[in-house]
Amino acid sequence: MIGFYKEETMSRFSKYFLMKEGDICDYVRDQLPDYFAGNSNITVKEIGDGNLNYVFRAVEEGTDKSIIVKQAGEQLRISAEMRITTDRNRIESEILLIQDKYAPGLVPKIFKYDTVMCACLMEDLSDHRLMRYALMEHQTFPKFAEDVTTYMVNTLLNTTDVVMEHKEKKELVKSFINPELCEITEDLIYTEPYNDAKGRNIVTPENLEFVKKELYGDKALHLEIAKLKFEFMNNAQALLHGDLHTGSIFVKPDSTIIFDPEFAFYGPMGYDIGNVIANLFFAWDNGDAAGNTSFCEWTLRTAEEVIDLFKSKFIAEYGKKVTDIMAKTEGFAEYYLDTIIADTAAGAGTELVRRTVGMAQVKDVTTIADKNKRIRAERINILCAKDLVMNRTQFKTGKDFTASFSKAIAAADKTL
Ligand code: SR1
Ligand code: MG
Repeated sequence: MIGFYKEETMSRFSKYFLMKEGDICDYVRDQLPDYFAGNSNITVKEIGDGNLNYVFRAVEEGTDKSIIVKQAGEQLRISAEMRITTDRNRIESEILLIQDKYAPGLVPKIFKYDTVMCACLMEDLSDHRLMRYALMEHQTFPKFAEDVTTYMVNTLLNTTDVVMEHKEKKELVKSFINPELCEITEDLIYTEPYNDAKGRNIVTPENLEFVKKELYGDKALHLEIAKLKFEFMNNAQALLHGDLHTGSIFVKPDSTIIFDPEFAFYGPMGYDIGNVIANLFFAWDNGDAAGNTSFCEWTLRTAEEVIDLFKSKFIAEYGKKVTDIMAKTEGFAEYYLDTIIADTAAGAGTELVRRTVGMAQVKDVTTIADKNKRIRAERINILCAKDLVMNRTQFKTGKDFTASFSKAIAAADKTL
């Protein structure tokens, strides 16, 4: 059942307010009258874990039938001073519908989205786990590289000018203009980690001198980050997820579901791919601090597979899907893919830095209890990030990425 209309009836949900658990049962009945039986008891729990939104799980007693309601608040959970448009809920729902077409089975089903309450009602994936938490328990997911590369190749390549009719693509660029969420990325990823311009960085005190030297004081790095910032803002290459970290992915051994694309917009595809790589490196940080060698090997092997599978699937799909005459020119696909992998190195580097010193960090690293191990992990992330950014055009294969990470481990150890 899918409905995409503005609710016309006068109900208590005809005007926006921030819902609480007690509102959700009525809300689901109001929006999807036939979803639950009329007389059933529904239990509701707020299960949101991100920085921005409220997520409720409603379960029908007896049948265990369930649904998720995700509502955008006017204030962000991470900081009440930060306010961003609740239209992000529309963006998220609309992109999930598009992605369901290109990558069926790899995104959640949307039953309805409601532009009044800025909420969407979607498939409950409680039989899956949030990938970040599963990785923090050092679980491995053999299908992950295969699934995430299928998702990325299909959602990204199909929304480019290479494949899509150019006027249709420009219509999508228009409807996914996402200025307020992009501004968060422009600030938190492409500005503040290099200067603490708004005083919001969170730096482990023992690493402050290291951060001042390696990030705040490195002018050559600033120049490259400035180039990347304007590339991010101006290269409308493909319709990105925009926030593809392991907290945006649900997993179980035989399934991968990518959700939460509210930062979606038209940008360089390497931004998405690089986010996946960096978050596998954060999982390595956590596994290494716990001394779990086999898990660490899996994270690096998976990072290599993500790059190499992306490349091979991309070239294969490109050959089948390309429509633009000039994009069929011999050598162009390889040139284009080369630029994507350079952007991927940059995307991995900027994610590694911002999650290590910026205001929105990752639990894989922040929960490392042993101070010395955390300091070391942060230095590895920063040194690897700098190599990825500064030498981004040299990165060609999965092994190049993990070799950079290994080099950073050795370099960080020399600083301790
Ligand atoms: C203010 S929002 C902070 C971060 O949370 C989101 O998940 C994005 O990663 C954003 O950068
Ligand atoms: Mg999110």
